[in-house]
Amino acid sequence: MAKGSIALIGAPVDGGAGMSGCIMGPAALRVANIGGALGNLGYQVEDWGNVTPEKVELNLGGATHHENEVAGFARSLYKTGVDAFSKDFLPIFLGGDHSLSMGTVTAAARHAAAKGKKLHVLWLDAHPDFNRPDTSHSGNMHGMSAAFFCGEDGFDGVLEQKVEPVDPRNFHVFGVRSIDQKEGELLHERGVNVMDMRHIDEKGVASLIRSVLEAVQRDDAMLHVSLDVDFLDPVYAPGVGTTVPGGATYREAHLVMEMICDSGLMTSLDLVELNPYLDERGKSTRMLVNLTESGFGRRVFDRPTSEY
Ligand code: EXY
Ligand code: MN
Ligand code: MN
Ligand code: MN
Repeated sequence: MAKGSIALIGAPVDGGAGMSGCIMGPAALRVANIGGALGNLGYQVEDWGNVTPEKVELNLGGATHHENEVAGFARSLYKTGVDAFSKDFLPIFLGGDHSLSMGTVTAAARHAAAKGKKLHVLWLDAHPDFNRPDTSHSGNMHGMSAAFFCGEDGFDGVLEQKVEPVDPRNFHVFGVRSIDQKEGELLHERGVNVMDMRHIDEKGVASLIRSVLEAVQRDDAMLHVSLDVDFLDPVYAPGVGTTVPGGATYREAHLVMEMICDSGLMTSLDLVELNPYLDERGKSTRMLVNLTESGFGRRVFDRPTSEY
């Protein structure tokens, strides 16, 4: 069976994080030959290069900083993302810090709405990134991206277009172990599907991910997956500025990606927060490329899914 086309879209945004280094993320992923790896799995891969941020003048107030850089990238990612979807590519966005999802998820949501579909978002992350400018202590916009695309207030002017908000009940956060107080209250109020580490320890990866994929299937929805390097335990992926102990193991993370692949439901992917300056001999970069391969069909042994 012929496989689809993938567009690699680089987003070297850096100002949404508390420290710099994510600017080198797209380059590191290309050095690790992410395109070749997907090509070997049978996909047509086009590298669209890095997006150029638009010029923006914006002040979101509070502690928020670097909003011009973040909004500039969000606007051009939104446009490039919509273009990729309309040409039937599955876009993989190479970050860059997690603020880039302000552009990528809104592009997916716009495309879904145009097709009369819903969008679900699976957020693989140590953090839910659900702060608004008025709840954030750090002012770092990589901690706000999900609040933005779920339609929270306080982000006027980030995009020029009106955002098609993701229903917070279709926002699935998996692997979290660090939540700010007000952020946690907001997650409860909005009904976000939060699967924290205790939840994963008690129920296991497979049953929780299966329930997310079943919800996407029931809605006949599009699925955007956003993979933050800090989802993983720092032992496996030290190349990120926001490590939190107690993360997903190598095996758990691969299982998540294999199950996503088997479902055939993923329509776009972010690879974010890779900070090559903090990495150890390319370990985290390779981990991200290997996880992407699992998400697109690499298998240890070819066996029908029903046999697992
Ligand atoms: N909740 C904290 C903040 O808002 O600053 C930490 C956010 C870290 C975000 C990283 C990308 O996932
Ligand atoms: Mn400001
Ligand atoms: Mn994140
Ligand atoms: Mn994170």
